[in-house]
Amino acid sequence: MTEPSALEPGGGQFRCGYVAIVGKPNVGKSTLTNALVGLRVSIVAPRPQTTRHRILGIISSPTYQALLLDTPGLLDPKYPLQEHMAREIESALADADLSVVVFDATVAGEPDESARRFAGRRSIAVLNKVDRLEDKARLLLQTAALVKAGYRRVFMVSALRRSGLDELRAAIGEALPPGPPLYPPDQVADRPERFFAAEFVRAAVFNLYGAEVPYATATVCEEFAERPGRKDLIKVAIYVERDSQKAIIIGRGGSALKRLGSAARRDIEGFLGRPVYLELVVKVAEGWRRDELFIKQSIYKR
Ligand SMILES: Nc1nc2c(ncn2[C@@H]2O[C@H](COP(=O)(O)OP(=O)(O)OP(=O)(O)O)[C@@H](O)[C@H]2O)c(=O)[nH]1
Ligand SMILES: [Mg+2]
Repeated sequence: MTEPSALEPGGGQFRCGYVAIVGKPNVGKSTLTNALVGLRVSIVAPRPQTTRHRILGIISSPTYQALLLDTPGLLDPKYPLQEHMAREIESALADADLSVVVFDATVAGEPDESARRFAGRRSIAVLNKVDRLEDKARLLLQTAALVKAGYRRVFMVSALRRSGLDELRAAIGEALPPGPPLYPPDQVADRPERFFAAEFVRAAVFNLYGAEVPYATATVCEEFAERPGRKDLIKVAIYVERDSQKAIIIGRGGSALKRLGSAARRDIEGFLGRPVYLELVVKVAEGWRRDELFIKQSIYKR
């Protein structure tokens, strides 16, 4: 008899594996990861280069477990922070049993040359944001171009409207190698709660401030204390690169920081499912995006 743990009730083999979600900045990789998992494990913003870390989101079904690695958008690294982001992509690809390569269906010229790089037996192409496309004939041309580039399977989805996802999920499940699940079925991510606390503050910065500020911002959870009989205390430091940015984050009389804190706290509480006390402190770490040591010790330490 075969080990029953590797079997689904129907007798087929259970499948489990890593799936790298890759693609250019802003195509909707994180939105797709969240939609597939069914929970907000990766932050989303209308601007490119939002994701900085590879994030693991977990889909568990009776027949398979897919470990989705959301990655930063592909870019040519120009400074140390971007080099770290590029390394997160490489490590996700190296770990992956399968790649889901995401394209923005609304961008003219997609898919382009870079589409070829990921094509092959172990990749699935996804044309995302089809809800925004008036010209459906264009989708057929894009699909044909992806097939020509070497993708055997192409899916048209709207991660935002959650359409086309059941078919994509099933295709991911079928493409995984046989193996027992690696995480308990109710676990949706592999990061600690303090990581999400810092990420939700960073997401709120993306949503509330313009121009350069979000890109010059790093968030670090300095304290996460469970207090019996009281709300959890979460302390997040917001690092910016200059005094002028600190002044913008804080705003006149602290009004902007207050708004930021309320928005982030709402998101953290929604994610954790319990009320928390969120304390924010704004610090200046001059030119941190080029500071290898700061990046290693504060942002990419796990
Ligand atoms: N209309 C529409 N918008 C979408 C869809 N998927 C994502 N978006 C939007 O596209 C923007 C970028 O989404 P993200 O999920 O952050 O994109 P990303 O590829 O993870 O971006 P980076 O992490 O910066 O590389 C956000 O404003 C999303 O709301 C979709 O299916 N339809
Ligand atoms: Mg992202």
